[in-house]
Amino acid sequence: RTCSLLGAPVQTGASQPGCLMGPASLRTAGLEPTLAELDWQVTDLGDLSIPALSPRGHDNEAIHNLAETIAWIEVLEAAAYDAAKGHDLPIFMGGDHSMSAGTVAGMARYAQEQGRPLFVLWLDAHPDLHSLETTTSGNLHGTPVNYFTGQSGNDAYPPLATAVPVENICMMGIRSVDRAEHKLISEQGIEVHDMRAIDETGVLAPLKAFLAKVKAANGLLHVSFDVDFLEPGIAPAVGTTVPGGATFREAHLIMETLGDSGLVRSLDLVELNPFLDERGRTAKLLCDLTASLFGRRVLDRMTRSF
Ligand code: DIR
Ligand code: MN
Ligand code: MN
Ligand code: MN
Repeated sequence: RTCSLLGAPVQTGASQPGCLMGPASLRTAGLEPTLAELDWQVTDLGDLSIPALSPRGHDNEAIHNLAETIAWIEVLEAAAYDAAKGHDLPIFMGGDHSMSAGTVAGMARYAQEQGRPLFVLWLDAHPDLHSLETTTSGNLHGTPVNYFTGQSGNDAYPPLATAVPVENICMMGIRSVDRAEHKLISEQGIEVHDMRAIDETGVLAPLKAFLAKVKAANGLLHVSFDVDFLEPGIAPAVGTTVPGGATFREAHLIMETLGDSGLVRSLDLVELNPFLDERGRTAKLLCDLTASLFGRRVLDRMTRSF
């Protein structure tokens, strides 16, 4: 099985600088040897870049760095599509979450060409459902899900080849939702398991139900992992920490269950801000969680639920 690492040093979508160093931090933490040890053939494709750009205005004057975000979406859409063609499980190393507008769009185009639907598991404190018209912070890492589901209000973003239907999305870990996002979730019935739901049911029941849906549809699964999905105490290196996140055990259980399913086709690791880290502990935790998805187990199990 083959895996590729693709760095996207994007920080123009976040509220503070630092995500630029995310890919370097994941490499320093040993992502490549960790996966090679699990019998994956790993290719590091290096980092993507965009040219210097002149600023681009928008009616919504709150927006920051629109020109850069558009350029990153274009570059990442094409790169994700190519990575999916070349490798069994590409990892897109961020970079802030605005990059997932590009990676998911590219994966959706790839999936459509294969005649299969794309599903997205969104692990995040935030639903990132703002359009360019509704964002009030103007930080465009709050907009990727709105974009790749083909909602209105994103005319300034690149045209989308293949939208992901909202029915194909499952969000877990959500605990910070803005008004416009809340409206969209309730109007469109988007599957959101907020932290209260996870407290009530645990992570496994909703995850297994979603994986069964992906399998029944012969779908490809993209996992988008925002560092702020995790409890800040175990993962401090993110600019938008929110108390009450997923625990160490919940996160590993999710990643091991995803690995067991064999359904994951691509992975984003986003919002890692090494400037805020404590001696690389968040980067190392992300490597270990990725290892769980890629098959690292304490013991081999005789029975599998999938
Ligand atoms: C907030 C925070 N909803 C915003 N968003 C994110 O600025 O739109 N933080 N994605 O990680
Ligand atoms: Mn996010
Ligand atoms: Mn977030
Ligand atoms: Mn701002």
